[in-house]
Amino acid sequence: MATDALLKRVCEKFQIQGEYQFFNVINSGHINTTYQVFFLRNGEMKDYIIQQVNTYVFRDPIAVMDNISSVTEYIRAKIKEKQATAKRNVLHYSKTSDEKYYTFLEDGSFWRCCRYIDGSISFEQTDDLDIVEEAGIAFGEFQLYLADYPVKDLHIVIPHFHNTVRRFEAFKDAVRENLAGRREEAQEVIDGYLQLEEIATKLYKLQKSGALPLRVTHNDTKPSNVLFDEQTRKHLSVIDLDTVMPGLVACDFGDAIRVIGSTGAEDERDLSKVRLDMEKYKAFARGFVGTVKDRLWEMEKQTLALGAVTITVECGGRFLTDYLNGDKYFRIHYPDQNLVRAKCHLVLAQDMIKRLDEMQRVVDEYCKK
Ligand code: GN1
Ligand code: MG
Repeated sequence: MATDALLKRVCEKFQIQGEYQFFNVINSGHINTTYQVFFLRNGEMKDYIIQQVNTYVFRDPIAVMDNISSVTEYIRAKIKEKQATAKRNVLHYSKTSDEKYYTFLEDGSFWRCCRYIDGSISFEQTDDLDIVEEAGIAFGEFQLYLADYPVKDLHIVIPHFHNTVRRFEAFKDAVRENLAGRREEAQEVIDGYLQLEEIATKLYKLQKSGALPLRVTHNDTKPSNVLFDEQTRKHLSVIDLDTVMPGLVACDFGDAIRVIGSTGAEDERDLSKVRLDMEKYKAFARGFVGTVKDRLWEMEKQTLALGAVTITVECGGRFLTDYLNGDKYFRIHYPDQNLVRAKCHLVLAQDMIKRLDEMQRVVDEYCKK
């Protein structure tokens, strides 16, 4: 946990002008540690987002910042072609005095700083279908902005990120090794995931066979990664660009549905509350598919719904793998949170599998419009 003194030092490195006031901890991510810091400048309060990047997860954090700075510059230029300022529509990272978008402290910790977007708000979950549709448009637009970005120039910051075949191998290793001695209590949920291996690896195998193209994808499309205008509730910007890498459109679509399309939280303990919310699914699909459809291959359109199943199983399986390994990867707020997350994702995935045809029909309809 950071102190005022530490954050002040980090802010000095990023040459933030004004008088440091205080900080808030932002608790929503599972990987990095995030703070909102406040400065008084010319009588006005200014805030910034300071993050300590998790270098256990991001082994090459400089590559992460390299991707982020190129991608944000690219999007900024695109937006400026159609409007005067992109200030509230794309993240703006601060530089150090030696022109770097990051700084290391003596203890090896890696830090970055970006401007807080004024008047913005985000949602962990929402029942407002207009906001769900807006989130779909936001991630769809992100795809469009980067449609002609050279995919090959991106660093692969986490190799095999959506390689579901490998994810299943790592899961089976974790079951076999039973490092944290938790296998027995998790046996039922382990068996549940093992039964879904075939359907969850289909998408990856299709991509490998050449049937699906790799595009620039966001790879963490949960609703909390979209900023909305506090007043109008229209989308402003997509955030959390750490995992921007070559990937499948279906993974971005599916990862969003995993969270925004569920009737429960990501770690809902009461499994009777967890299923796919078809209305939210339709709203997100309307926004996303409506925005990107003209650029997609036929096979991409046909596998969007499968993407939701794939990512729900993959992400739930990652939570379970981490639980079996002793919670080394995802931050937890209570002891069995990764197990709770895994159980919840299993129930959600099973419900999606039952309704997969209906889900795909919704996509087909929005593709035609
Ligand atoms: C992690 O920390 P956060 O919330 O940005 C994870 C994603 C998962 C997500 C599950 C680098 O993202 O892949 O989908 O948790 N990020 C990484 O909520 O592994
Ligand atoms: Mg993320």
